[in-house]
Parts: sequence; structure tokens; C-alpha cells
Amino acid sequence: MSHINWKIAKEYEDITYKKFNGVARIAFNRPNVRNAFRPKTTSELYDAFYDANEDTSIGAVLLSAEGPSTKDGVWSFCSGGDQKARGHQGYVGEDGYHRLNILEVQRLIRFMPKAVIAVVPGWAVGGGHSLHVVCDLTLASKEHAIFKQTDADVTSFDGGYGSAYLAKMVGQKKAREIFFLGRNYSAQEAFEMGMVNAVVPHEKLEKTAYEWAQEILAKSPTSIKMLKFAMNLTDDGMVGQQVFAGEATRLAYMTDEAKEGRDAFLEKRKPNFPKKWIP
Ligand code: S0N
Repeated sequence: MSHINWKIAKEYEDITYKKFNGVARIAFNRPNVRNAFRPKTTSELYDAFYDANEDTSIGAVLLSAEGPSTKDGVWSFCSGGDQKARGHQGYVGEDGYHRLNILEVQRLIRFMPKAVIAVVPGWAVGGGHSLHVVCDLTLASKEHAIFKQTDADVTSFDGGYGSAYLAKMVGQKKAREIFFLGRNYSAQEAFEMGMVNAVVPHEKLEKTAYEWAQEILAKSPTSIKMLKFAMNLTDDGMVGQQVFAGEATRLAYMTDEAKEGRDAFLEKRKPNFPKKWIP
């Protein structure tokens, strides 16, 4: 496996964004507040994820975190919404508006046709926990990862993927325990529940995530995309169908039938589709 020679893709304040060899790495960079996100953080996340989605040389994305904290050496993935950025009406951006743009980031992760791997080096709490849930895969530091849901402690709760989709992942009883009691769970416990794919020694976490990404990159891109959308479909209702069907239409465009339909219209004649009804 080649050395990971990350190249900075764009400079941000609250996150880092790098790329190498088909893989993008987007990382929280507020370790002294356990990588809590404020509106600026989520805007930057959205921008980086959008770029990774649009970049055709990128096939997989790692969502990770810088660290540890320079104050106490503690590692974190993300501790959710920054409670200091909360006003009476919710999280407030630098422009003074209240918004919940982390949900736009969640949707981008969910609907992008590329695998997104959560790389959890420490605390995954509140909205940070929800972000790992919405990623396609999760790898967790054996020594430092701790999973915890504090949404019900601070009245800032994720009633979408963070909770309802989590229940599909770990089962209803366990999901209710996670949210109603807000306990700490180790990487191993999270693995046994089915919300973590692998528990990895801390010093090998990033290398392992990169290697998993490379394994995915070796697969057929169309297959990965269609499989992700197919697995999303049953939980995403009409939007899931829309996303999956959009790709089915794109594949249909590549057929002789599609060419004939387009050409017939442009040539102002009736289409003469191939007379084959393949079962
Ligand atoms: C992460 C925890 C468990 C770590 O505990 P530990 O190790 O004892 O560290 P602390 O001493 O508590 O923290 C160290 C420093 O970091 C600051 N800090 C930590 N977390 C946050 C945070 N979320 N916001 C702001 N600051 C934070 C501490 O203040 C401390 O700073 P100093 O050194 O200056 O004292 C522990 O820290 C913890 O429990 N943190 C809070 C976790 C939390 O409640 N998060 C919010 C939960 N809710 C959401 O995230 C929901 C947001 C969301 O995604 C959403 C989704 C759908 C719909 C709506 C929303 C929405 O936006 O509301």
C-alpha cells in the first residue's frame, strides 16, 4: 500500500480538506471544543463535500477529525452542534440567521454516489454521532473512540437519520437506550451493536481507512453507486426512489433506444425502436 501523500485541496477555518489518489479527506478542525460544529463549520463541510462529489477523480471520502485537543490531549470526532453558537431560536451563523445546515451536509453524504467513511478517532457525540450514522461505513479508534448521544440533555435532537435510521441499524430497543439514557459506548460495544464496521488500533486508523477506500475504488464505480442508492431507497421513501431512478435514467440514456428516441425527435420523425423485448 502506497504512502498517503495528502495534498491540501482547499484552505478552511473550521475544517481541513485534502485529497490523494482518488480519496478525499474532510476533517473537523476544532479539537479544543471536541470538534463541535457551528454554522461556519457546516457551511465549510458542505462546500468540501460538494467539491468531493463533483470531482470525478474522487471515488471515496473520509470524514475524519484533526486532533487531539491541545488543552488536554483528548481525541474527538465531533461533539455535535456548538452550544455556544446557540441563541434562543437555534444555531446562529455569522450573518445572524438561525439555521440547521448540518442536515444539508447529512443529505449530501447520504445522496452522493460515492462511499463516505466516518473515521472516528475519539468522541462521537450528539450531532457528531448522527454524522457517523449517516456515513456509509464507520471505523473507530480502539483506544479513544467513545459513542454517546446527548441530544436529549441539551434539547437539540436529531429526529431523522441520527435516531430513526440508527434504530434500523442497531434495533429499536438499543437505539432508544442510546438516546434515552445517553451513556458512553466504547468502539467495541458500538461494533457489537452493528454501528461500527471495524475497531482499529489508534495509530493505524487513518491508514486503515485509506486502505478500505482503496479497496472500494478498485470496484466498479457504477456498482458502488447503484448499491448505495439501492440500500438507501427503502429507507428514503420517494426521495430514495428519485435518487435511484435518476441513475436508472442515466443508464437508459446509454442505450440504442435512447439514441433513437432523441434522434427521431430532432429529425421530426416517428421513432423506430429496436423490436426486441428482452425479458
Ligand atoms: C463531548 C463530551 C462528552 C466530551 O466531554 P469531556 O471530554 O469531559 O470534555 P468537556 O470538558 O466537556 O469539553 C471540552 C471543551 O469542549 C467544549 N465543548 C465540547 N462539546 C461542545 C459543544 N457541543 N459545543 C460547544 N462546546 C463544546 C467544552 O465546553 C469544553 O470547553 P472549555 O475547555 O472551554 O471548557 C462533552 O463535551 C459534551 O457532552 N459535549 C456536548 C455535546 C452536545 O450536547 N452536543 C449537542 C447535541 N446536539 C446536537 O449536536 C444536535 C445538532 C444537530 O445535528 C441537529 C440535527 C437535527 C436537527 C437539529 C439539529 C440541531 O442543530 O440542533
